[in-house]
Formats: sequence, structure tokens, C-alpha cells
Amino acid sequence: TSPKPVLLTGASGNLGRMLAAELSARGHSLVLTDIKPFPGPLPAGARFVAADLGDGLSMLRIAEGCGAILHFGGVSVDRPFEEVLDPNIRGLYHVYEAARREGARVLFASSNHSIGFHERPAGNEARIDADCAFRPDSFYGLSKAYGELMGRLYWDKHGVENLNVRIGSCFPEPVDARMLSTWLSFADLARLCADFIAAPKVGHAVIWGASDNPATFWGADHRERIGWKPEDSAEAFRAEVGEKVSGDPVAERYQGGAYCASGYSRAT
Ligand code: 15L
Repeated sequence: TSPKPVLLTGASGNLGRMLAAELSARGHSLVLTDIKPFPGPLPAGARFVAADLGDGLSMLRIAEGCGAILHFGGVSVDRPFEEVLDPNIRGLYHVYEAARREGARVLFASSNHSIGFHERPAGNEARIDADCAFRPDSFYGLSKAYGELMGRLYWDKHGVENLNVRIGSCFPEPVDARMLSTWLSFADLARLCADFIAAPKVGHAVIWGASDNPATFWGADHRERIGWKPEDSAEAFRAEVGEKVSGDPVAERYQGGAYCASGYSRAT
């Protein structure tokens, strides 16, 4: 466990609540924050402070004394630019400024939508590696690419360590055929966060946030920096969800799926 408390943003969200419980069970002392109240009782060793990511002073205060920040706050789906701007762009700056002031490391919950316009590989075709070009599929995905670059800047310029996890689809179970490639189990994400907190050195790293799925879209990344190995696999769900495809040719062609098809207006 980390000797200093761990700050978790977005603590009231689906992943935030799961991580708060899992990290508390592992004995971490936690500072939880979200713009929304924390639903239900607080896990052991946790305190909650409500705050808006857009409020820089509050973020500095909340991060005081913390050794690691798990940044899961902000807009987590495809939304118009104006709605993404404050939480995901300004908010991210506030998180990194707080990390710099505290000497804390940052885990940034990035997303596959930062690279969503890469085509899905067919059969045994080569998988893209974590150093592939950003190909955001939405203003949301663009904010995630910006977040990863913010990490690059703060590492190069200030030595703020950061891990950027391009989360695929983190849900209790895969619910469609695409998730046979992109699914990340809750248990694998919880282990990843614990490994990040415990790792001796992280630097600036990018990891594909997916379980050990044989149908993966993704290749090499920096997981060895934190010694993380996913243990679950979406393949067990193939019989249930393998036939569940969107029927939209743009969504099926690209890794980002429906986010690519949403508002798509290109002629060819
Ligand atoms: C995401 O980034 C979203 O947060 C999540 O709701 C899913 O849409 C996921 O990507 C996905 O691509 O399945």
C-alpha cells in the first residue's frame, strides 16, 4: 500500500465506485472526489470531498498530501465540445498542476476513443501498438488524446510520472461483439490501479486497458513498467454476444465503433 493517501477523481461514477471499494479492501487510504455525491456508505479508510474539476483551487486543496492521483473524473462519453471543455480539458490541467505541486504520480483514465479511427484488424493482421498515431473519433476522444499529451508534457518538463490507460470497454461483462476485443474486467482494472500505485518507477507510459482477449485490436504497450498482466478474457462470452453487431458499416469498420459513426458526414 502507498504510504500517502491516493486521490480518486470521478469517485461517484461506475468505475470510481468499484475502484474505491477495491482499493479500500487492499488497505489504501483514499481521498474521493466527484461533482456528484458518493452514493452509499464510504468504504473504510476513505473520505469524500465534493468538487468541480473546473475549480483549480479546490483541486489543489483536495490533492494536498496525496502520493498518487487516479483520474477517472470528467465527461466519459461522446458529448458536444462545449460540455467536454471544462471537465476534460481545464479539469485535466488542474489535476496535473496538483500532481506537480504534490510530487504525486497520475493514472489517467484515457480511452480507446483517442485512437478510435484506426481500422479494426482482420484475422491475423498486425495489431496497433501504443505508440500509434492518435486518431480521435469524437470531441471526447480528442480530450483523451489531449490528456495523454498533457502527461507527456508534465513528465518531460516537470518529472510528473504518469500512466495513460486507454480503456477499451470496462463493464461487468461484454455486451456486444466489439467488446470481445475491447472488454476490460473490473478485476483487471482494479489490479492495474494497485500495480500502478505500487510500481517503483513509471515515467510516462501508455497501456491498452483491455483484458487478455484473444480477439484484441491492440499490441505492444508499456505494461511491464508496472508489472501488470490481465487475468480475465472476453472470449468466454462469445456464445452470448458474438452475433451482436451494430449493422452500421462505419461503426463496424473502426475500433471506436458507434463513436465513429455518430455524426459521421464524410462522403467516402
Ligand atoms: C468509453 O470511453 C466510454 O467511457 C464507455 O462508456 C464505452 O463507450 C467505451 O468507451 C467503449 O468504447 O466501449
